[in-house]
Amino acid sequence: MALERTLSIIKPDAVAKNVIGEIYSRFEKAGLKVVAAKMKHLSKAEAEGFYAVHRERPFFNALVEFMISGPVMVQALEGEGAVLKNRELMGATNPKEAAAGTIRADFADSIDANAVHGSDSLENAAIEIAYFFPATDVYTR
Ligand code: RTP
Ligand code: MG
Repeated sequence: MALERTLSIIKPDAVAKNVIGEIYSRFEKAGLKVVAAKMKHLSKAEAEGFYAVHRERPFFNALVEFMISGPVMVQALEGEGAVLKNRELMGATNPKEAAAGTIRADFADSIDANAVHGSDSLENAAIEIAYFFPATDVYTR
């Protein structure tokens, strides 16, 4: 497996539940290092730009409104196979289908308020990390 970076967002529902540390602990226990991080209250334009691939989907407006409903925690994670590893830690998009012990099974309330985002490919990870962090704000450790 190769050393990869992926973008993770702790969504407004999980920030409001005060489980940032719980979720970071799962990253660390799985061997993922936080190499960039910031708390941010996304503007509508920032959220729309981030989820531009979903622009034509029926859930787009609800997704954007949810993502701007409160501050989020944005981080780049680094580790062996980081993209897939993070997706495994997150669990299925719909928490009702998420495997026991995953972040979404433990902290998500619905398919809309589903606690975390994670890049779905190495290619998108690079695009998404650059969307939030200039290269000088990502630290190799
Ligand atoms: P994410 O991008 O947030 O990590 O989630 P994901 O890859 O598991 O799911 P994706 O298909 O990329 O969808 C992005 C977010 O849109 C919401 N969604 N709602 N009502 C629906 O059918 C539906 N489908 C997706 C979810 O909040 C999902 O995280
Ligand atoms: Mg996605």
